[in-house]
Amino acid sequence: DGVRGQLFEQGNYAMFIHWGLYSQIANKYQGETYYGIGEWIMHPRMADIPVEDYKTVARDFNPVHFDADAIAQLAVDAGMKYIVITSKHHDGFAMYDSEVNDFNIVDATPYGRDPMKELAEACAKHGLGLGFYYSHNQDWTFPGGTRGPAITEGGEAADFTYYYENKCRPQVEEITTKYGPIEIVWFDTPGRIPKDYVEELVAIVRKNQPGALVSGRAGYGLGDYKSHGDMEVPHGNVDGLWETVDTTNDSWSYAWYDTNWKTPKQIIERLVATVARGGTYMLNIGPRGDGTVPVEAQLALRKSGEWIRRYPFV
Ligand code: FUL
Repeated sequence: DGVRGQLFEQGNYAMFIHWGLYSQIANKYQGETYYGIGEWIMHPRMADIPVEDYKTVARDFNPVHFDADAIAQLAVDAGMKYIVITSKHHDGFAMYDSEVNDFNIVDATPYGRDPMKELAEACAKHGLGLGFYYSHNQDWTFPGGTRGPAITEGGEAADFTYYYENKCRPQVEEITTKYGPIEIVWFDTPGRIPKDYVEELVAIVRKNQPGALVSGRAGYGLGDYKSHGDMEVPHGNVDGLWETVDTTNDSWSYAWYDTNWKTPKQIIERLVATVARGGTYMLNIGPRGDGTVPVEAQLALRKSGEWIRRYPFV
């Protein structure tokens, strides 16, 4: 915590984690495999899962093997400086203990623990920064969220303001107040969210976490830096503060068939290409629904980390 922007000066290599109910589905739904990014499984282009059916997945979500300390250690071994994890993705499921909405890991699953709290503690212990991904515009299960249901459970019409006031804004208050100092709030896919809402969300982050960066995908250029497209390592120098997000295989969240793992050499090449051009490289892992991290991803991170940690270039 401290001066905003310090994060990208002190660390240009981070761990991204996509983990949620979709990890439990792992791109195989009702016996059928769908190819694409796993966290989009309920979308019509993928398995097209009705909201009520998707919500029932929570009943079987019990990631007893989630080990926050081991994940933080993996990030340290990889040479990374901070971790950004999905507190809520487009599916609307909160991976933390939310008072605002009970479609969350503590209230809706047999697991009943708050992994974000455990990760915050592990990061503090290992000297890592922590940031939260939060899907502010898209919410596919809450009434009024972009691509979400158009009516409330009580049958009344719900617009974006309904979603924003009853879920988005209060949840951004939560993630910026419940977990100690955080380094970043990673908003994504702003779409057509009204500008005054983005201004207000940024103001909430500033108020609660004056040292935190706001991602380039907040919308309307209101973030603190530029985010490139997914998996885009630029071919030339780029001015200003910027970031590339990438993943260890093809999907962001765990997909059972996805074994297209990057080699340690590829990881180093992409990290160096990004950092040498002035950017920050955030490399994703997708833990399984039981909380375990695929061993191939661990090996690639640790092997590349041996070299990365020898030189202070990140
Ligand atoms: C995208 C999202 O739609 C993907 O699911 C993923 O989170 C990626 C990092 O950003 O825009």
